[in-house]
Amino acid sequence: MLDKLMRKKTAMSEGLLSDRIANVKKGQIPAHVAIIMDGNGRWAKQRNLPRIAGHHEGMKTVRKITRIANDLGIEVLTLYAFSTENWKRPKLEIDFLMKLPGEFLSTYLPELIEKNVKVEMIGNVEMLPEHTKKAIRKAMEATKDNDGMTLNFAMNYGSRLELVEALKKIATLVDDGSLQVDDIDESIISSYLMTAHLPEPDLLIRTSGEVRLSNFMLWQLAYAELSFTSVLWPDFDEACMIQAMEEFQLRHRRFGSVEGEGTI
Ligand code: V07
Repeated sequence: MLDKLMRKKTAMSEGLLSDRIANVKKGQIPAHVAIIMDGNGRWAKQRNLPRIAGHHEGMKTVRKITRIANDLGIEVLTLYAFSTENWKRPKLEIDFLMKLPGEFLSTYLPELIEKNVKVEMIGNVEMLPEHTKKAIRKAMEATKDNDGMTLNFAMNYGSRLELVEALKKIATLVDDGSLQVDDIDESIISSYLMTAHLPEPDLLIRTSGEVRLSNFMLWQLAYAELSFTSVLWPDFDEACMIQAMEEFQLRHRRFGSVEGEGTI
């Protein structure tokens, strides 16, 4: 059975991109795809370029992958753009990174509006520089009534801090008597996370060969399929995205049939 599926997979991987897209669209598309966009620095290093050149190239990939995710009918695409750990990087690199949202949106916002994409953000906005906040706020405002794909940027995001903040709010409710300890359940915790209004990711992709979650959506990824690829983020293209979808569908078909009818 697995052998048969693998042969089918190989055949599909070799097909034309347009055929593969059409094929994938016949199957189950993950509602929410989350991506850890890793490998930009390494991509630059391999070319003797400064790290920022890798970040800039990575931004072009964001555009490419947003387009294909929208074409595939993905409902939510969450991209880990800046972690709470990233503040430890050299100041010049951080300054460069903080300019990317403005640059990205100054050229791409009209297309996002036209394609009915809604821009959202998770993470601690307050700590970002004013010009970064302004660019993101403008994009969120301009797309707030769009009801197509949600393009959700995780900026200054860390999952444990998100959980700490959620638990503090819940503790306050218990403290003031509006919530009983016994009434705390998973759905209450979910409802105090920054992703409360979004479906949980069905698929996590991490590029660049690292096989870790790095404090990204720990609660939300409890049941997600995990897809790790050695491709560096600037090299991640439409074919890589389609491949991740094909693998997702193969796993789901397998689990949907006999094995793993449970949830493991
Ligand atoms: C960043 C490019 C992608 C690879 C990962 C690191 C560098 C797009 C954005 C962005 C963020 C918010 C927004 C619009 C665009 C971005 C940062 C880094 C900090 F509303 N790419 N990108 N932001 N990189």
